[in-house]
Amino acid sequence: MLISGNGSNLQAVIDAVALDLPVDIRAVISNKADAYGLERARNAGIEAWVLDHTQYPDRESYDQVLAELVASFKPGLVILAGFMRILSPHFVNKFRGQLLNIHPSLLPKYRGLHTHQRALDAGDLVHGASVHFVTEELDGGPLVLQIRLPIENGDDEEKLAKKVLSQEHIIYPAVIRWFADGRLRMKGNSVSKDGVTLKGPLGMRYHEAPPA
Ligand code: NHR
Ligand code: GAR
Repeated sequence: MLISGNGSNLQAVIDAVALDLPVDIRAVISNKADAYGLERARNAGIEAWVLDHTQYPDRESYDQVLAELVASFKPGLVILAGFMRILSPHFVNKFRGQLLNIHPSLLPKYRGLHTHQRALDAGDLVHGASVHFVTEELDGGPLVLQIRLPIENGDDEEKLAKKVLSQEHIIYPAVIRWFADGRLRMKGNSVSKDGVTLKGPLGMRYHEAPPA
């Protein structure tokens, strides 16, 4: 798993694995040395690595080394969980179809950063989070699952981020389970689940249990 910060999504996956999620988290890699998620990994007995992007002259050379480090663990799936560095086409192509991200908006709305403030500024009534396969198009890869939640009176960026994050912790382990069970595939620019090509992202409502 690749992280840059707090690692609460990492924790949600660690907790799901402790219950019954059939994956083995081989390593956690952060581009930031002070990411709290590294401590979460160590506490769970998972190898924690730092690969500091500021030590490399450009994105391509960083991604080259990152790709080799990731490949050394022979992952079946590479999970971005609050990883804040855009990945070059070299990296994305190497792990094509095995690379998931969770993004805090209802994609294709609000690609990139500061999604909560942008949803508030637009006066949106509904917001959410999306899990998608990663392609070279930033936050533009095929969508798997989205969760929608209402923006309520008095929500500010911080409150909204908290609400969205709590829902991310439900949808990400659900998608990872589908992938681990061999039920999910990226097919060109779409996704198939149980052999059926999705016409669009699957949806979940606020507070519902994950679909079976
Ligand atoms: N890489 C590719 N090729 N495609 C995607 O869809 C990616 C990706 C890398 C990360 C996560 C994404 C998000 O969920 C993600 C998706 C970082 C930035 C960004 O602008 C944007 C989107 C995402 C992650 N990063 C700045 C950069 O120059 C640095 C910002 C910082 O360090 O704070 O890389 O939102
Ligand atoms: C999550 O909300 C995730 O969707 C978002 O950052 C947070 C990370 O939280 N990701 C991005 O914005 C990627 N650019 P976490 O570190 O506690 O999992």
